[in-house]
Amino acid sequence: MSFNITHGNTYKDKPTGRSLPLYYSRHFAPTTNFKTKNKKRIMLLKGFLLSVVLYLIYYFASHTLNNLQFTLFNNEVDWKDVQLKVRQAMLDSWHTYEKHGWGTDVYHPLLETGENMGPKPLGWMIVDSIDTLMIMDCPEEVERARLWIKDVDYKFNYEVNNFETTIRMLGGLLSAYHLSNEDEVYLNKAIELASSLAGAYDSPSGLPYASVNLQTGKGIKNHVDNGASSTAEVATLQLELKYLAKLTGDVQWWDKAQKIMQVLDSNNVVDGLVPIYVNVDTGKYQGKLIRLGSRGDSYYEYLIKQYLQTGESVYYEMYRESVEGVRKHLVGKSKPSGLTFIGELERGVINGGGLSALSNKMDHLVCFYGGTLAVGATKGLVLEEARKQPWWDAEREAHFKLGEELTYTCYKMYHDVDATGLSPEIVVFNNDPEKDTDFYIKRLDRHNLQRPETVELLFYLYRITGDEKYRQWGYEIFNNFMKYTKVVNDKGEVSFTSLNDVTSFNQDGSPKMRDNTESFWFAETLKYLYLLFDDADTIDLREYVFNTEAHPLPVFKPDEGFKTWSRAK
Ligand code: DMJ
Repeated sequence: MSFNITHGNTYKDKPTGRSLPLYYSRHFAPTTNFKTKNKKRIMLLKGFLLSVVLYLIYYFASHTLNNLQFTLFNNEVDWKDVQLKVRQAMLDSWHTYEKHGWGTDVYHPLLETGENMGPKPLGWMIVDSIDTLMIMDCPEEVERARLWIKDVDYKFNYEVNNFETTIRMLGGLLSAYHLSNEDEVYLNKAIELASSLAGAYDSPSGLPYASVNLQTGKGIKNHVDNGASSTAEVATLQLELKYLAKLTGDVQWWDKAQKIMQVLDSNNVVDGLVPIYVNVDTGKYQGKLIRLGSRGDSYYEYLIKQYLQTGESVYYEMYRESVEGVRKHLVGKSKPSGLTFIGELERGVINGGGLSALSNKMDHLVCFYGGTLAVGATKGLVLEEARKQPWWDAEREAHFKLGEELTYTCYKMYHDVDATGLSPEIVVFNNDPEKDTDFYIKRLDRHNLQRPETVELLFYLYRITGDEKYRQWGYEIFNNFMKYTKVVNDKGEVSFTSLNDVTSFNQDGSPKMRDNTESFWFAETLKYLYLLFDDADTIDLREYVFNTEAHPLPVFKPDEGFKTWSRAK
């Protein structure tokens, strides 16, 4: 209506001061003739009208398009097909490894050669990967791997890291035993390996030494860090040892696992947060640095997973305390978008903590924590079910919410990296209001080691909520791995490798590759991606716990004679 008033006959006939209050006085010189003036006014009004119409079109279109895009995306993506693509990536890269590196512990896809870490192979690749091949239903590949495992020797003169060997080899063998319907080959090998590692636990405190000689059984202190073991390493052996105890009835494995937790807990830490080093002679924590990244991470993961594995409530208590500690002291928000991150306390919890002491650095490793929070809150049930349970409460809801927020942050650590859309090893979140990006990446932290934590997290969140966005995010990440980490030789053989830098390319536009395929690419990253796109709920979270290397182990009730300890305080 108001448009007609100013645009109608009033202009044409006889402009008056009253009818032109908005345009006349300052914008038009008094000497301008009325015809020109009217033309200009009409043009201005037309322009105004056009912008309003364009704005309205834009407004409605963008809203409708968002929904439409979502619907189209959903209808277009056949998740079964995506799952098969993940399986194909596994098979392609596995076949190349079989051809050029079979049996070796380390594989270099650019040189197309493998090597062992010690004088003889440990099965670092084969044992870590066999349960992925089982889950993806690849019987021929499994059979070749099984024949290799049958002959591997775990008693030779070589020093291995007790934690890495336990989570990858022992975990892999135990999982293969379970998934193969109890093929004794795997359990026998697991027992042989565990016996070679047992000497690691013969320390004054009962905490394991960092390394052990497979032949002599002698435990060896860490060569650096004043001989301290790392906290995550001593507290991430329990799922494997306890399941071995269950299978063999041999209580020594149970006792070794429990003793460690009891010694650690006797430190009475503030708010459940633990320094990342521990002294194996005294059983006391060493140093002050607290973080959920390297050397701290899976301590927190195995608290809840031990509870989920056997139902021992002491671990839920420790877990709850630690989550409250994380919420109180470690959670930060980035600027400008307010992404939730988990920072580090370089000087520990001082004067009651407080965000002032928080460092904004976050390892990609920390992304495991979102999945841990989600499965910890719901006990592996889908969210809707969990919310109906009598044990559901505001605290669990808050844990779950923090897990959800962290999931978005971890997705953004991929999505916001312009060049490759792949996450670097470490980011630093921004709290400067003047800057317009939520995190930055230091020069030495730009590499990508094919790590699993974010796709692991997406798998948990999708399983628990059924929200399709987690699959879409996972699909985006999978596509970027396919695009930027794929190595194809002149025979068309495919491998995937780590990157030196996710933020830029070589001059010829190729990705900056590092010549190494991590065993957890097969064991974890591809496995979690495959399960993210799975509709059959393979590996039901109510019946299994994944060890920290993604080897699923069944939950069980502890036998008589397997004792739970009580907390001192
Ligand atoms: C794996 O060996 C395990 O997931 C471990 O707990 C952490 N680091 C790697 C993967 O990033």
